[in-house]
Amino acid sequence: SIRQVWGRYRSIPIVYRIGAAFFLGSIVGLAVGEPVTVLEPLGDLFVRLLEMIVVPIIVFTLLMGIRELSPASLGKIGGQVVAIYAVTSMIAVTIGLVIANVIQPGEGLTLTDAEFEADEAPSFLEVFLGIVPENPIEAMATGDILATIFFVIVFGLALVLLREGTDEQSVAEGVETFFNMAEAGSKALFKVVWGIMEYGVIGIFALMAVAFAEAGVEVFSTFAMLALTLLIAVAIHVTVVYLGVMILVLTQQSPIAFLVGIKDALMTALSISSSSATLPVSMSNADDNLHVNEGIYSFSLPLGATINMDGTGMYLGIVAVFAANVVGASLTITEQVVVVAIAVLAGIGTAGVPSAGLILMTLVLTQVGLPVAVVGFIAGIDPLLDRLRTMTNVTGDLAVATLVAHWNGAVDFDRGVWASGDGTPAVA
Ligand code: DAS
Repeated sequence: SIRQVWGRYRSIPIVYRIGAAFFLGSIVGLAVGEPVTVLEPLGDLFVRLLEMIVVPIIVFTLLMGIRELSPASLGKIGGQVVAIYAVTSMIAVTIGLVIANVIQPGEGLTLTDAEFEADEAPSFLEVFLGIVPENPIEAMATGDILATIFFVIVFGLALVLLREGTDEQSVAEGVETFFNMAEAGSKALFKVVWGIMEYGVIGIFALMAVAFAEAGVEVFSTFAMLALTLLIAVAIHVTVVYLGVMILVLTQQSPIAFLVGIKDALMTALSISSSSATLPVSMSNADDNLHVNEGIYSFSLPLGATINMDGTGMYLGIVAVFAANVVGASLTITEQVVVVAIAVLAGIGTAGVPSAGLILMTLVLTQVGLPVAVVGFIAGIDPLLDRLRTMTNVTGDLAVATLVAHWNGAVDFDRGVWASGDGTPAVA
């Protein structure tokens, strides 16, 4: 019966269905050619659905991330955690851009006839001044994400301070209401994302068919270049920044022991593509294997799952170069610096949920005047690349937790192998 067929269809993990849509669409596109462009609206619908949730998902998930904060945790340790998150994110996006400039993924592929409205790309100063909205509701309404993120952070921190500072029952309840609404809102939106990805099977089929009908078989090599660029950027960032500098040099511990310690979190991130959903595993690895003090990881890991997305940020930089290439343009250094700022802030603004990077891509490309159609095009391989990005995000969060714990001697002394510089268990 239909119900049985539908049930069996739904029992197949979405990533395989999207993968199948990706390949089937490509084959149909190559086989049928031009007539398949009649499917284009189905693909555009998928991109529009992704764009639809960018603002609400940022507002709700960012508020949820801020909810974990408390004035106490915002102290010295909080400052260290946020500072390292910001620095490693900027390094990650820069590495992504450098590798993308070397490999130039998408070069020679004219994917879309969209023009690169270079004049729309804002200057560096405009981006930074523009982060402060004149009217936050207008910023949300017009999809000005950076201004929205800025306002939500300021408002959220004010709610946290109010929660601690007020003795008026009604005000305290009001604050909780805001945070409860944010929690319900983000959980509802995760369902919407899931629904969009369900439709994504059809949307991606259509997008791939049209892309291959128009661009031909060399599109596969383009995807391979894109995946290779991300792979190299991730490999450099993880080995040099996390394992080399943060664990080996600054924490003076064995990077292998660190990787073995976080293997469960890595396997989880690989399989579910969500750093937020991986949190319980990240926390247990931090506690049981890395012996990081709960006072540190219970604050830094949930915050990191929301604001520290190095893998995502570097991918956004790579896609910006890719998008410029497919319209035969190239990004100037200034424009690339603007992309770094936008990618870092976009990564801060969105929680680690599946396809977060895909959703944010529409924002980054729009902000620098690059064709958003690129998002639909690379959506097909996103479920694969998303896993790599999520693993990077989770590794970064755990490396920061380990380093900050080491700096603050905050490891459980009776078990701590991270407490002292030479790896010997610290004495209580
Ligand atoms: N899936 C996101 C995460 O959970 C990463 C991404 O989409 O880029 O971190």
